[in-house]
Amino acid sequence: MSMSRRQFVGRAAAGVITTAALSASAADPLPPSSGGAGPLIVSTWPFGKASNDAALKILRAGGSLLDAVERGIWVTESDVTNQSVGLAGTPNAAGVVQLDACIMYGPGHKAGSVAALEGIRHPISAARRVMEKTKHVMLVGEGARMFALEQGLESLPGNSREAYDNWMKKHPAPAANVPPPGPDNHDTIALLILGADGTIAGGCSTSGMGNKLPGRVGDSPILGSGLYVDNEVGAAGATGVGENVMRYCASFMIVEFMRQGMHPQEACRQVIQRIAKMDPKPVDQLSINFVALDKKGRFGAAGTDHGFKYSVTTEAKSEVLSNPGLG
Ligand code: SD4
Repeated sequence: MSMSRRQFVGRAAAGVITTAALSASAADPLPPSSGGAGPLIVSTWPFGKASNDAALKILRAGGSLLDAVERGIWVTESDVTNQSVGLAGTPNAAGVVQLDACIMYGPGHKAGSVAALEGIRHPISAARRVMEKTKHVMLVGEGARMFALEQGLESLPGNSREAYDNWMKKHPAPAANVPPPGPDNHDTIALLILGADGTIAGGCSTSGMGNKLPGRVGDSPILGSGLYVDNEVGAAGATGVGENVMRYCASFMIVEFMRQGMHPQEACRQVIQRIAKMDPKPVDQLSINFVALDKKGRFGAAGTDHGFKYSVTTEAKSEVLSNPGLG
């Protein structure tokens, strides 16, 4: 993250970072560690802050890490102004909103995922139920929807096409002329939490790329692509053009780079550089953005979209930080 000396000292004065972190970080532009006291929550985009704040509230009230991930993401899934997450998201080319989500829990390396899910208000809850109530990891399409309904998850009333159309009338999203994915047209939430006891969990939820082909699945519900959690190392999550993330298992790669000792921000940058080397597209057309945190309470992000920002929340502070660029 590029942080001016003044911003940096300002943060130190506000008590966000410890003296040790200050001296370690004054010489380099990486974000300071959260200091290790209390939870650290990192998510994509400025709207992630409201989800982070909700997640912190759950933790403060004694909720579990998974409750915090799930309920935090609920906030974004319920936000009808968000055109890339939840039922108010941008429809696919057939005019239907298909949702993707996944959740991971460090201990036991547990995971659940749903893709191309229709009509369910909180796909993150469906993903959690897949993890907790089935022997599977991923359910898709109608099977995922039937499972979510069986589990009693909130759905569009009636689950009919008419109900869907009525919902869409009340929550209009631009079905036509959707711009190609870019800083103004993608808003996936990936939310990572390092608990006070060092446990790590994360979740990711999206309606995916606007105007996608019906049945298209992006990176967001794919473990290792849109999200990856390793309880020994850290976690990473993605937002952007899924096709440019999932071909490279990008979140997994970020975690593996952190395993080798890389700072989360540096790991995000290195993965972008690695993808840029392999991908024939110019780097500024990749539209890939990542957030990461590690077991030590360090965090960071990097993205090819200049407008990409991310949200970081601790007991001391909740804030939106700028895309630090590619270094
Ligand atoms: C996808 N990665 O479906 C998602 C879209 C996204 O911010 O991240 N939007 O490709």
